[in-house]
Amino acid sequence: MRKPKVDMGVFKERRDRLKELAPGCAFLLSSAEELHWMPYRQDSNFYYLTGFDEPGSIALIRPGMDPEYVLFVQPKDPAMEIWDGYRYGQQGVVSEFGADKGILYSEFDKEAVEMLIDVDKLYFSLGNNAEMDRKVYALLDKTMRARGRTGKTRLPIHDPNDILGEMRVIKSLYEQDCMRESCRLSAQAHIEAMKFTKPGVTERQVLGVLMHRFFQENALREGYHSIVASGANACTLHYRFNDDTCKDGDVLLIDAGAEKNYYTADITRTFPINGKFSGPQKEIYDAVLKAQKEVISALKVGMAYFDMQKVAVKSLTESLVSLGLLRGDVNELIETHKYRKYYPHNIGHFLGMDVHDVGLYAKANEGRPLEAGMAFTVEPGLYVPVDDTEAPEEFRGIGVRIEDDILLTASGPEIMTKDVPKERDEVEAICNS
Ligand SMILES: [Mn+2]
Repeated sequence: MRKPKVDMGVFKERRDRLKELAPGCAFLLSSAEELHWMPYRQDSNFYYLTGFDEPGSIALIRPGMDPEYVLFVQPKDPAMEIWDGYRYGQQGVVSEFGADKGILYSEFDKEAVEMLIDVDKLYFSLGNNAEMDRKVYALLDKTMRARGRTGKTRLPIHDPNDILGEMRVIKSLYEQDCMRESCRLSAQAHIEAMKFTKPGVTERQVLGVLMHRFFQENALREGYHSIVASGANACTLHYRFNDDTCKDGDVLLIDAGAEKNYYTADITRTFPINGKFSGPQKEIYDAVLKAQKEVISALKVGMAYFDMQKVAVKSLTESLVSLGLLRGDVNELIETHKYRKYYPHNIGHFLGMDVHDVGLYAKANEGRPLEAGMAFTVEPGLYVPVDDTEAPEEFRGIGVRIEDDILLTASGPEIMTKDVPKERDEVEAICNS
């Protein structure tokens, strides 16, 4: 028999908070679809409120009502469990996951109607799963009919991220610990990849070193498709082939993070394959590192989210001018977005259960102020296309990104990924050890 690996109190606490945040509402969450060529991962919002990771389930949560927490699940079935593994069944989700009621998935269409009659608002994410959408439309019709002429008409549907996205954007102490652990183990994997890499090894072999460490540390999975990009491959922002050979004289960019306990890290480091940065590589690297440090040192509670990018753009554009990659007035180059030729992306994103985690970056068109408990990446980069005839030749084909994961606290930024060095001499020392 399986047992949940996480204390169920974590999830109960979250459901309890909904009593204040969404009284009179119901949350209907569908489990992630099963793709048989990939290991199963539960939908993040579903997991956030339940801790339950079986496919083919639906959670109905009605804060403050009775029953408050209902799981519709697959039946116990010895024949099916031989193929797909253990199922908790209707009883198991009550005893192990704290559901008030476990009901068969096949009974959902019938059983859910009554539970929605007295609800004011339904939080359900439309458009993720066509079968589930159809179930919900039919359910709303039945509910409306069951309500009769009470003045209550069709249940309005709202995006669960209106509530759950804002809950998830501020990390609890439990979540902060989970994230520190994912960051710690991912940092170790990066260090091992640096030590392993030398001219002649393949990107695939480096990927293997990362995966070995991830799973030695009991990670659940990669947090996202890892990028192991040598030489000019680093200029492809979402390079996914990972099948080239690492060449003497090039740098290797690794963007990889492990997921553990449903929280992921997201780290990028760029280092010399032969253990020594060349002159032009040093210059690009130093420009990126300078920008990254300037953003991190500006971080504090209350800073507008979009100001991170402004700090990075200013720093990188100044460097691009002094390196001779751009010519002209810095402010004008910024206003006309000329820097985007070499820095085409944003400074980062929220991080958590999803690598690009939920949460709003702006409210009423204003960048939202950063709050304590937010976790996000800071990842400036410079990428000089190999065929960029306007760039000084020595810089062509160099791509550098440096990415750390930040937990913002009342007293400033905590760099959760600080275990992987980024100072040039420290990086070279690890590459040569
Ligand atoms: Mn990232």
